[in-house]
Amino acid sequence: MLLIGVNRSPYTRRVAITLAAHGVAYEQRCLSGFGDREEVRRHNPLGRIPSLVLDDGETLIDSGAIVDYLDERYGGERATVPKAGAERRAVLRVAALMMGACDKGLQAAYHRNHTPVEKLHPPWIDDCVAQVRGALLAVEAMIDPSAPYLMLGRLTQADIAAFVAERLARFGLNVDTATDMPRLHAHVRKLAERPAFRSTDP
Ligand SMILES: N[C@@H](CCC(=O)N[C@@H](CS)C(=O)NCC(=O)O)C(=O)O
Repeated sequence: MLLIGVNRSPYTRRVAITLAAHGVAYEQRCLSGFGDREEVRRHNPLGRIPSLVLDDGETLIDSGAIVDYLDERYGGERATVPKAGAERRAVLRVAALMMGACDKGLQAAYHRNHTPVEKLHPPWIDDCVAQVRGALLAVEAMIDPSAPYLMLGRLTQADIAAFVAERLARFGLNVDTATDMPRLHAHVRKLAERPAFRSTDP
C-alpha cells in the first residue's frame, strides 16, 4: 500500500494516523500538491493529495473516502467511525467541522500565497479564519479534560480530525490555540504522544 502525500497536509496526516492506528504497513511518497503537480495528477486527476494506492493497483482519493475504506477493511470493532446510528452521526459531525475548518484554513492560506499582493483581499482571509475559529471553539466546548478521547471512550475520527485542524490553525494560521482553545490544545498535546500521532509527525 502506498500513501501519496506529505504529512504537512492535514488530509494526508489524517490518513497516515488512521493507517498507523489500524496497524497497517504502508509506504509513503512525500509529494506536495503544488510542488509535484504532474506526479500528483497521475494518481488523482484532481491534482490533490492524499491518494492511497492499494496493492492491486486501485487508487483511492480524498481523505474521507480513504479512512472509510481503512475502517471497513481493518477497523473491526475499533473502526474510527462507528458503523451506524447516533454515534456514527456524532463522530461524522465533529469530523465534518474539523475537516471543514481545514478547508477554510487552506482557502485563506492559498489566497495569501497565490494572489498578487495588490489583489489580496484581507477581509476574505479574516472571514476564513473566523470560520476556522468558530469550528475549533465548538469542539473546545465538547472537551472533558479528564477523558482520553473526545467521544465514545476510544480513538475516533473526531480526535484525528480535531488534531489535524488544531495543528493547521496553530502553525499555519497563527491561531493561539493554547490561549483561545486551551482544552483542545491540551487534548492535541496528549494525542501527540501516542504512537500513531508521533510516528506521523511531518
Ligand atoms: N477533500 C480533500 C482535500 C485534499 C486537499 O485539499 N489537499 C491539498 C493539500 S493539503 C491539495 O492537494 N491541494 C492542492 C490543490 O488543491 O490544488 C481530502 O479530504 O483529501
